Amino acid sequence: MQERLMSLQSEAVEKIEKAESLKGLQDIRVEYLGKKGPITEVLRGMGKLPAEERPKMGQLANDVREVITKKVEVKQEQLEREALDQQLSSETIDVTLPGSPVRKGNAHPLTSVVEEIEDLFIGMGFTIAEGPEVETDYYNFEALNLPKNHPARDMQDSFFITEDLLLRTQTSPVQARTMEKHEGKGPVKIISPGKVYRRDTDDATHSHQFMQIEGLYVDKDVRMSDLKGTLTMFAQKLFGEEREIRLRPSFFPFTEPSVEVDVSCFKCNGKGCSICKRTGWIEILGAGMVHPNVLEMAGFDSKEYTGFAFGMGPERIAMLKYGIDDIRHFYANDIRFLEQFKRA
Ligand code: 2NL
Repeated sequence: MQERLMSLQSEAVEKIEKAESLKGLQDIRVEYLGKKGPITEVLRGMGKLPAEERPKMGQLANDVREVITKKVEVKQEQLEREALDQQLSSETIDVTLPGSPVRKGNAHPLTSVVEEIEDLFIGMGFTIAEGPEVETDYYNFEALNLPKNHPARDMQDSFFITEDLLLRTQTSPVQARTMEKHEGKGPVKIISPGKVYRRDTDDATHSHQFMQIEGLYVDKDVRMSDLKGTLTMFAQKLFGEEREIRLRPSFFPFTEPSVEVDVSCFKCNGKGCSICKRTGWIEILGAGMVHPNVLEMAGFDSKEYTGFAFGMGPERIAMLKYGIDDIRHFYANDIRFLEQFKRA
């Protein structure tokens, strides 16, 4: 039995040394040390030995098991190390190779222009106000001095959802809501950029969905000169320090008096060119002093408070600034168009 154990040991050790894979090594371990293996078998046969030999044989069998176990462990470590070395050398990465370039996106030109305008007004103490794009008839029309059957409602053909709900045709309802929240106390000094909707047939200068930025400043003693100063600053920051603005009388139901605002042409400096259609002036926005009815409906005492308001189309501003000839470019998502407006 002793010889049998010794030859099992040397047989196993030899096989272990020759093992070439972890799987092969596991198989050898199971073959010799497993429940059905020869060592277990020898231990089971101990019962047949004379009692005085059993401890010695038991000890020897355990020693053999120990030797084999240890050998397997050592071999396993060796094989694992070799496998790792192999993997490391086959997967070497040359960190000095040039990387594959990542395509960098850029802000949409309309986003850039809107953010630029927002920053200008934030710099003058305005805050940004937002509101729902689905509006009630009250905030979109009524609160802006456009009562039902007012002829000016025809000027804006709207997308109605129900008799009382529509997609807002301007961002003024945001201003009306904000004024209401102030409960008759000034100052209210906000701009409201956002999407608006009108039932228009899309062409080079019209879109059924577009953006608007409106501004509103309500306080005691707000005057037309404040409007002119604010808009002069705006025009100069956006189109150049040499710009002048000019106010022409106009009409909006929500302002009185109302004006159309022109900026001196940034291309020809007022001499007359194709951009300004030889007039030297370019129309950039509409504005006026807030109509007393609008102030009263929003909870302000129009004897105590006055205000100015204005509205502009950022698409139009962006088209002028970048020489874009068709408003539909903004919504077509053509990467060849969009990529031309990377910011420095
Ligand atoms: C334009 C003209 C304008 C306003 C918008 C306004 C808002 C309130 C009260 C009074 Cl809550 N006015 N907004 C005023 C004048 C002109 O927009 O041509 N937009 C593109």
